[in-house]
Amino acid sequence: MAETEDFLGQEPHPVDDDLLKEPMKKRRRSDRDQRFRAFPSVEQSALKEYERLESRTRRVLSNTYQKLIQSVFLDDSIPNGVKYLINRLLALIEKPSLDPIYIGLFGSTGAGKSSLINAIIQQDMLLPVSGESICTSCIVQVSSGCCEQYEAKIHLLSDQEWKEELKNLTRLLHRAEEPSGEEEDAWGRDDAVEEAVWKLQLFYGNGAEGKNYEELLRAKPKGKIPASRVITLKAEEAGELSVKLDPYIRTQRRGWDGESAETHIWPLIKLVEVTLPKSELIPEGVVLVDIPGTGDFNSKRDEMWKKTIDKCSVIWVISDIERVSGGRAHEDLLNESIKACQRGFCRDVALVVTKTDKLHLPEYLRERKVGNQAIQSQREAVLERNTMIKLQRNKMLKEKLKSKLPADLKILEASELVYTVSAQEYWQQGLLAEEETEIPKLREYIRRRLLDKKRRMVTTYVTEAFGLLLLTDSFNCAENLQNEYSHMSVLRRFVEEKIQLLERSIDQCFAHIERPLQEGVRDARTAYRRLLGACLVRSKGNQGFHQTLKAVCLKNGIYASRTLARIDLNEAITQPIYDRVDPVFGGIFSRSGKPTDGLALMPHIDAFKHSLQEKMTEIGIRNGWKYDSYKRSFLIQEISAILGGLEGHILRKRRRIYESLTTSVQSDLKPCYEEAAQITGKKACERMKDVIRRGVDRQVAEGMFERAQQRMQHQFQQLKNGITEKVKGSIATMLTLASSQGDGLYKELADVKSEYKEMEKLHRSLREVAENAVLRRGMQDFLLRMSPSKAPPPSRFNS
Ligand SMILES: Nc1nc2c(ncn2[C@@H]2O[C@H](COP(=O)(O)OP(=O)(O)OP(=O)(O)O)[C@@H](O)[C@H]2O)c(=O)[nH]1
Ligand SMILES: [Mg+2]
Repeated sequence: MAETEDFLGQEPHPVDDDLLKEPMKKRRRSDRDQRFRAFPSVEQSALKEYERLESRTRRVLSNTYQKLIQSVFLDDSIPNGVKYLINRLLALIEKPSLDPIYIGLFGSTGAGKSSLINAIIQQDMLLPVSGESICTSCIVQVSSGCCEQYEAKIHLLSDQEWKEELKNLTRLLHRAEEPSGEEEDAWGRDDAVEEAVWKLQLFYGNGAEGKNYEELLRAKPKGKIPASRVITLKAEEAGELSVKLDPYIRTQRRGWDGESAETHIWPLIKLVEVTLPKSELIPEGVVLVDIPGTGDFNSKRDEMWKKTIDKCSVIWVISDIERVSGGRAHEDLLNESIKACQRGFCRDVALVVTKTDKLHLPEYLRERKVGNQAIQSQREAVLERNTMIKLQRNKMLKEKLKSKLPADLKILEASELVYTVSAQEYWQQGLLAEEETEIPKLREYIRRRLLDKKRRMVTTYVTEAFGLLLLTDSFNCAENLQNEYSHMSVLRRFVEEKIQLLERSIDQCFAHIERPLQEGVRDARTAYRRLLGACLVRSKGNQGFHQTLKAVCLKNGIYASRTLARIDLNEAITQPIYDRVDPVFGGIFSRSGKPTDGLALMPHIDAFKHSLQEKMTEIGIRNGWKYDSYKRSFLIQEISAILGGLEGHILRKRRRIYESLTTSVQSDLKPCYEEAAQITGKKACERMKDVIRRGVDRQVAEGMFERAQQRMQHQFQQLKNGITEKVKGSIATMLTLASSQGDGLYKELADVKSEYKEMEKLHRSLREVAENAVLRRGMQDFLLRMSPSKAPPPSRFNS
């Protein structure tokens, strides 16, 4: 413990009250809350310790790197081993500290996403909210930085991206020479058209809707567009930024003839990034993402919408308490989030029920079937309803997740899948106490997630750095020059065998997908007509559907708008295949699957890694590798580092594999969509539907679903090849590096003894930091139990 004292022991524990002095704390807080606030935040102290550990490690790496390059700088040729070392050091030094954790707030319009973000960051009105109409118009990312100012960056579509949009908008508006279809005459323009007209008018002014693509290309936009395609806003105060930001984010009313510069460029806005000054409420490294709506007509923005969902490691499905039961939109959003777990980085889905303060007491009491205690107040009713909703929704969500992602124990084991929050009460506290609004709970959740990620990241980082220092130092040991040829050839043979074994187990693992695929294809063949029909029928009949359908065809089967429900024909008809494939797919890529069931991929790779490491140790012992224990431990470390990179590779490929079914169907149906998009004139809507139906029939008869199946299998094959190639490549490097005989691989290098010693110390203190965290959590729990906050709420809440 003594040697870590100098950098861990600087701050007395457990009370470190600077850390949690949340700067903009609130008025109207009782003494009890104040005292509670003063307790150290376990997460924050641990975070700081990990940060310190990391920055010290970086410094050691930098020093080592400098010494190394100085010692080889003037050499004609640098030995391979040293080159490897230099590159690895540099890569580690430049490795970004922490990829941000994206937390996506995903929900239908009016659910309270923006209000919730405002409450979490303790800025009452930073993001615009509205009770009347669709409010947030684009993806907004909120994070905190290290500077003192409030800043916002508004990212615009590039020239190319806008041209693509323009082409599609004009094609959608383009009228045929012949008289237009009767649906249109009778019912006027549909939503898709209205949106297109309005975008063009905002950007080019009235009359733009009548011009064709070429004319509009030559037309002068009304607004001024910065060449960088980014608009930066800065402010000293949150309120000031909020005012500047509002017109960019808030959905502009149609038919409103605004003359401000912001409105004119509004159709170009792609994404808004807001950076707050340093905040303890959302620490650096966390990004809250407000994801409104269900996609976008512009392909680039729509792609971004999907990608944004996929890069979130946490998704909160936000739902208004009054709509949380039933509601198609809610189910759709939930399904989309679960899909994100299959394709993207998401490891955590939670349901956040908002506006829990909204309760009409007489109505509630009349409907109430459970609970035997008398309800005396609005507050009691709200709390009781919260408990009920949690129980009920938790069960439902768990079941849903279990059927779709059966192997992802991590998600399933999460103790809390449902939160019941009230952003309004957070500010007013007329009904609920702050803790009961559950906003602090969400903050704690965020901090814990960040700490968890930081811990994992720093542990790997320090371990890797230590391994490298071991090797660098061992380059200077004379004993290394002994001939190790025989160990190496043994090892080489062993590795070859193990790689073959790995290939076989990957084959077996991927074979699990075949049956569900076949069954899914069979199901799809029987169900596709019904599923397609459901997409092509609107409750209002064809009225106003004609152009939306045209938009669907222009976009190869997908229509998304910022304001209307998403339509995806390709996804709809492949759904039966996904229904079969999902559980197995989730199992293959599960990160927490049971190693015995053979379904999950990662345990096979882990087993491979362990067998290599064991062999290394064994060879070392047998050959009295005592002088070279350094190198041996480095090689063991490095095997982990190399194979650790594989996980990222697999994760990236997973998305391609998952989407291969819909992309395959989409490309097969492309000609049919194109044909349908050309149709205008009388009964255009019916004729379009006909073309689509016949086109799909023809493709299905010609084996469209079977092709999709093959493409997915092919993608799996490619993943397997990628894995084995990567493994082979890295093992080869390792072996070259490990065998010191031959071409003067090693050379006298700079003395890095002191760096090595320091690194050894840092490596040892990893455990210390983890222990401290556990200890502090225990202390905090104890203090919490002793705190009067568990006592009955103060009387003002009982009225
Ligand atoms: N009673 C009550 N109203 C709330 C609460 N949270 C939000 N609201 C109201 O709900 C309305 C919609 O809130 P927003 O935050 O704009 O909803 P949103 O999900 O961001 O909506 P879009 O931006 O359109 O996607 C506003 O009038 C808010 O004041 C709450 O906790 N309680
Ligand atoms: Mg909003």
